[in-house]
Amino acid sequence: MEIVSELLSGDRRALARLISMVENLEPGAKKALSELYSYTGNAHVIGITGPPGSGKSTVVDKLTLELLDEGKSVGIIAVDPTSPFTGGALLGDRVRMNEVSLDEDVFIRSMGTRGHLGGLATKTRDVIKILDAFGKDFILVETVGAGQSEVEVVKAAHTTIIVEVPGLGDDIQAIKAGILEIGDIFIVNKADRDGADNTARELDTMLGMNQEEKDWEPPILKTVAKEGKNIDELNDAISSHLSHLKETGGFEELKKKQIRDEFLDIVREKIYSYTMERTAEGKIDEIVENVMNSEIDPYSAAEDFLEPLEEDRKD
Ligand SMILES: Nc1nc2c(ncn2[C@@H]2O[C@H](COP(=O)(O)OP(=O)(O)OP(=O)(O)O)[C@@H](O)[C@H]2O)c(=O)[nH]1
Ligand SMILES: [Mg+2]
Repeated sequence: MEIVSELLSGDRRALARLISMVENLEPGAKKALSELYSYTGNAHVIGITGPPGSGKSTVVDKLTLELLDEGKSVGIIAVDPTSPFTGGALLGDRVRMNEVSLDEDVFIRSMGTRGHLGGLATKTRDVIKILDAFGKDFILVETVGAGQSEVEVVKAAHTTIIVEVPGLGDDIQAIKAGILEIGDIFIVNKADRDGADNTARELDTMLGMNQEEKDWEPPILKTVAKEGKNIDELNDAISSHLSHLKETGGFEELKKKQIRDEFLDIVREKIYSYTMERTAEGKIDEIVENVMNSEIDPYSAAEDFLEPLEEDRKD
């Protein structure tokens, strides 16, 4: 496809255009993704998540400056599951990244849910691939919160950074909600505020309680992102995590797991849309009615419903 060769030759307009095609599920998007897939796998993907206002975008901005200093090129994806529209409420993230947004070697894209949560992770994964094939060395994915969708989004990352702020308070529950498991690096940002040491200690205790023997001990760093303090330490921790993954075979394991997850998600979505297309509107209402009238049970109804697929498979 022409747009794919333009992308591979470094054309930023083709980059923006292809991302929109994927976001809007435009015809040709899947074909383009298939064509560029073999050009992916070079970028280091970093997920950054944490409570609203904890300083994620500021960390992304300062970390990007560090990476640019090393001559690296950076792609940034700001995912905000709460924003039903692309771009609107997400401006907040962009504003925080104003120092880097004009740099030639930086490309920033904001993504919202457009009213539905499902598929955000898949789209984010697709946009990561486009930025990877475009030649970005690092792809930073910022997502707010600690819910399931955020966990889904950062599952596409090689290194996941959890940003916390002093005074964990009711965040403890949020942390227990599985975020401890996915963190490779923990940051206590806003360390210029009181209580940062205490928060770092609490995190350390919880990690100590939570972690079964793991060969990577997630570091807990204190940063003042607003002033760019300790972002160099964060940058070092990120590269040590990547070398650790590569040296221990963890990188291959992670890639295999991510390919498996993605493959199963694609199959799931395909079967879902396939059956929906085939069984046209009204079919499900009819089934619900039949089950309501005890004419059939939902399991047998599902068997019957999927029969066309079985038929196709036999042909
Ligand atoms: N005191 C202090 N303020 C900070 C620090 N880092 C960021 N901030 C401020 O915290 C506020 C929120 O920062 P953001 O980077 O937008 O936070 P965020 O986590 O991206 O916010 P959302 O994307 O809305 O969830 C801004 O006013 C920042 O200037 C810090 O280290 N210390
Ligand atoms: Mg932000």
